[in-house]
Amino acid sequence: MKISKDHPRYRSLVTRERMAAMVDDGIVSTTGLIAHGRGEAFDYLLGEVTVPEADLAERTAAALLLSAKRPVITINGNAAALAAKELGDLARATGAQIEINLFHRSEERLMKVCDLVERETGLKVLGREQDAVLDGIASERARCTSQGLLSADVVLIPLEDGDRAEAMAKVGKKVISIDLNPLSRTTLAADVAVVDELTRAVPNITRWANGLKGRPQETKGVLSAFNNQENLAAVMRRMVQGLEKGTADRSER
Ligand code: PTJ
Repeated sequence: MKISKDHPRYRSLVTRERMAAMVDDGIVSTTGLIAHGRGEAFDYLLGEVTVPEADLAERTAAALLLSAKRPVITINGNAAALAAKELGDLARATGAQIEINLFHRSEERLMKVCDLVERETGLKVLGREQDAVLDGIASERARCTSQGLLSADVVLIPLEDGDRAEAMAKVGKKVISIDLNPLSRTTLAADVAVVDELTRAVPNITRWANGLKGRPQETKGVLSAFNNQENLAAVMRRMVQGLEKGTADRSER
């Protein structure tokens, strides 16, 4: 479908078309489209920009990835479709490994997502052969690799449901989430919750990582100054204010 660049929702419409095409290609699951729509709704409440609290969480995420011994970025169908290349740039900047893990898993789909991410990033990904299982997860997403997720100390998990984040936090892994829903189980289980749109968040984390690299004292300072609960509460207040402002603007008309 041809979308006019003058359309006020041009970017959103182009992304939707891309996500729909990625369903046809077998990368995004059909319910991935529903997940995407939920994300868009929350993004409205943030004015579709990276708010200061998100920027702070993104800087902290960069610091946490840089100070990890075995950082892993886990990628599902939605994340691959939206930001494979950018997630590869982040992996390079932080020395993280990339692992593909799917909720709606089939062997064929797993290979397709691995192929796409390897093509877009130029990096070898983990996940084609899953030789381990994470405890406490009642879905196919428990399947992982012993070299990657199972032995990771810091895990970045963009947009997923919360079972895995909770299970990983339980076994002492540090979790960074990227999820526009401030109330999702993933967000609530995370040590560093980034409430921002994936395609804005990832390049910004990379930018912070490039700035913090080789500065261990500053990196430590960033980590110790961050209070995830306070930051999350501030994002929620911002969303409420966004709604209130919307109501006020309407009644002024
Ligand atoms: O590819 P699979 O099979 O592993 O399946 C992936 C999905 C996304 C379908 C699966 O993990 C899922 O059902 O996720 P949920 O429970 O819908 O959670 C996705 C979360 O991501 C929701 O809280 C959305 O608000 C959020 N979200 C969606 N799109 C974006 C987003 N957050 C940031 N940026 C986005 N672009």
